[in-house]
Amino acid sequence: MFSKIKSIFKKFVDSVSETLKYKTLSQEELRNLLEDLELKLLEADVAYDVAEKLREQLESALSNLKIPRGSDARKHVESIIREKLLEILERGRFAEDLVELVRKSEEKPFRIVFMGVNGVGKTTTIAKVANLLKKHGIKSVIVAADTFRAAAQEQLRKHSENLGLPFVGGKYGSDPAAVAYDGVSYAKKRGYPAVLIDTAGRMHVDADLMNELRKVVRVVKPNLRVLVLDALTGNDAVEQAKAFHESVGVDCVILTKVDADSRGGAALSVILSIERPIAYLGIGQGYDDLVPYDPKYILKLIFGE
Ligand SMILES: Nc1nc2c(ncn2[C@@H]2O[C@H](COP(=O)(O)OP(=O)(O)OP(=O)(O)O)[C@@H](O)[C@H]2O)c(=O)[nH]1
Ligand SMILES: [Mg+2]
Repeated sequence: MFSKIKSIFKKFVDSVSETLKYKTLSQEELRNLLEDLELKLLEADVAYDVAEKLREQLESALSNLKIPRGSDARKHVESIIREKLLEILERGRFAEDLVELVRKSEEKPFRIVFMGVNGVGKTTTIAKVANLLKKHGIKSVIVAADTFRAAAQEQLRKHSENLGLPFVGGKYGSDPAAVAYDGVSYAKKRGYPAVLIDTAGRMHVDADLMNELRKVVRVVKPNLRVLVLDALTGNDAVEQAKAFHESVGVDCVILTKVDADSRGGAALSVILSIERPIAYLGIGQGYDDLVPYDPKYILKLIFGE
């Protein structure tokens, strides 16, 4: 993960600290190094706006840089960049802990609706979240309000069986809001503390399908609206977040397939430019491949240990 991004930042830190070792860095030298960094980031699939903004932010962090006597130039430069990135990455963090949120909720069951564009990993992510909650002693009802794709019901049923959790589904072509409602009623009646509702993949530009999603949300009154985004889609993921937030409302994002972006540029772009908080990252296809979004984790991917 992040292999290209990692080598780009390593080289950048090397060149800045090499130049600095013998003298101070002139504004011009810094600019050249930053321009080179920006180009390399673009080549690694970082979005244009993101690369440009990053260059500006690093320019202000690194200008007039002097290495304190006796300290290691490389370490010093890296720590300044780390600090700057940390500050940017921190802004994307979801303030709550999902497990605590469910546990502390006075409203039972705690209802989570998952939404997103086709194929981003919604269904898989639901299984991961159900697994996470279960590990903390919270049993969820899993609800397949995707009545659009015939195989969707089976896919989610299979996950619920694997996880030993109840499943509520609906007939192919039936009203997703009705299925979601049934799922919540089921959990209420049987005292389950959480309900995880899967919805069909839909393009954010499809007005009818966005209306359908709004209906699900109106009926279910979710405690949390989770938008699932695919890291590989880069800039488009950022657009999706805007559109879903405007039309349905998004409380937090789960960014999937971070593992599949071997260069790291697309994932980094989404992380740096998304305007909704990120709660978790999907880093594989297994149930345990879900990690809390933590700026320190991203820094580790960028700089190594
Ligand atoms: N490598 C990797 N693959 C993932 C991740 N999350 C999901 N996938 C894969 O992405 C593919 C699509 O996942 P689904 O969960 O079916 O996606 P979906 O959003 O429910 O798809 P639709 O219901 O058709 O809209 C599957 O092959 C998943 O295994 C992840 O974090 N990493
Ligand atoms: Mg699905």
